Amino acid sequence: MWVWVFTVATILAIIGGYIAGKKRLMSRNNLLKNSGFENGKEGWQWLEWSGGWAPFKISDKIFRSGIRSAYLPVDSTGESRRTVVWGVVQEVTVKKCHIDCLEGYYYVGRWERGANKQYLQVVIIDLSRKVKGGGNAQIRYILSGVDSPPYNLGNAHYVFVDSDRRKDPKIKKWIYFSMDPSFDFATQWGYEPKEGHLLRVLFEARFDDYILGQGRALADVYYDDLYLGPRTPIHCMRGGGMGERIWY
Ligand SMILES: [Ca+2]
Repeated sequence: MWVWVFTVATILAIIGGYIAGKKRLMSRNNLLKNSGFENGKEGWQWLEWSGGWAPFKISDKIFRSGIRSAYLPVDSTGESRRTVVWGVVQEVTVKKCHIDCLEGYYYVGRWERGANKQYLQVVIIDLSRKVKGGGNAQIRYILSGVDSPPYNLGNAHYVFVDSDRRKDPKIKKWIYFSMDPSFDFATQWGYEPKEGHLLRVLFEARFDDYILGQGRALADVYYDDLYLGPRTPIHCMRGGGMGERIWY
């Protein structure tokens, strides 16, 4: 009898330790703070100083984890600007490890196309690295909405992360995405952002080159459970993403 109690207690302790360890691993490795938006806007910003940006919201109606997510209410109504970006942004300092995993989930609740260039994009800008010709080195990951590079920029390379995500997004479904920034920076820019580099990471929904009078651009876009850091047994080890790598 006591042997069984002891055995069960030991097993429970091992499982408990494993789960606690996993949680520690998750929080310690993620360079992004408040990555599930459970603390509201804490740690996140939008580019208020930019003439092309609009503020984000926190949703407590649609979420993948906990009770909250980031909500990007794309709407051209009343806009005189031709390009408007809704997004959540963080600046992070690279630690002594690879950043070979950028992953998360997006959800599109509504999608009315009002512009040819209306899309979801994740961007990493290395603020510690200038490129020839000016500007900071960037990788722009197209998640959905366009099937060719929206711009031709000297300091940005585009990556289409999966062939399914090059047209209109799937509606009312959480979609997983994952990328390998270490690999993409090495391949595209010839170096990997190392310890101490300051990165700006942007999760966006936007329209560019909107033509007034052409119809409304409307979209409800959500992001949740975002991660940037090293690949671990619980990050970037599942299927999805990493499929088609088309670089521009
Ligand atoms: Ca959440």
